[in-house]
Amino acid sequence: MFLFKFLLFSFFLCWTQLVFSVEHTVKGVVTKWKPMVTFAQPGDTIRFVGMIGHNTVTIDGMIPDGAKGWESKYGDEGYTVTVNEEGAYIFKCTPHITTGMVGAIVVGDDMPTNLAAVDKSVSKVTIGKSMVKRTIKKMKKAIVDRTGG
Ligand SMILES: [Cu+2]
Repeated sequence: MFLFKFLLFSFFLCWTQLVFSVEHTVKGVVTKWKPMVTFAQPGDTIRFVGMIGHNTVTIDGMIPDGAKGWESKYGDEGYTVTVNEEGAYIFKCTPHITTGMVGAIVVGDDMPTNLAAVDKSVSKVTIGKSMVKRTIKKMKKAIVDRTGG
């Protein structure tokens, strides 16, 4: 009986994960990501489309603690990542970072706990620093707008 309950419970957990995880689409449009900021929940997936001539790569130090970064190949249409850790993820397209192809994914409802780490890592960005700063600024604004201050 215990085993049965355990299996049933496990099944229910898997089922809720499947039912409630959401897929978000981030599209490469000319040399920008649209939307620039995406809000998601742990377990959601992010699907990258419009990838001709683009790649998607997380920026060093700009993902939550315990999260795995990603790096797609160029033109990898439909490249998908699952975001399991709460916090902010900043990603770029390598050749278009200087024209502003930098995006953010905010996972969870709380203020990301890695914002200080993200800010600190800006100093390590050698190419396209102003564009990375701009995206972080817009992300913070979007977070404030979402929570109503
Ligand atoms: Cu690009």
